[in-house]
Amino acid sequence: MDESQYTKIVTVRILEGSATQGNPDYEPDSARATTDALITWLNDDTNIHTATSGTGSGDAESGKLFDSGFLNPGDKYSIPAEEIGAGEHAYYCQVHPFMTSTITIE
Ligand SMILES: [Cu+2]
Repeated sequence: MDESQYTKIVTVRILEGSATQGNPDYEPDSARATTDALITWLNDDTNIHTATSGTGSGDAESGKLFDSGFLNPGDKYSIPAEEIGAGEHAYYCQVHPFMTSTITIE
C-alpha cells in the first residue's frame, strides 16, 4: 500500500486492552472519512485483532467490503475509502466478536 499518494489518512486505533469485553476497543468508535481518504487500522494492543466488515461471523456479508486479516500487535491494515464505498458500514473483530464499530464513508 503506497500511502504517500494520500493527503487524508483516517487512522482507527485498536486500543490496548481491547481483548477484554467492556473495554474501549476501536478509537474512534464511529470513524468518518471522505471517499478520497485512506483508512488505516493500527493494532496498539498486545493481542491479535481484526477489522472485518459486517456485524459478526453470522453476517452473510462478513468480510466482503474489507477484512484486515489477523493483525499482530503493532501491525496495520489500510484500504482506500473509495474501495469500501459510501455509507455507514459496521465492522467487528473476528477474534473478539464483542468488538464492534462503524466506519462511515461520505
Ligand atoms: Cu479483537
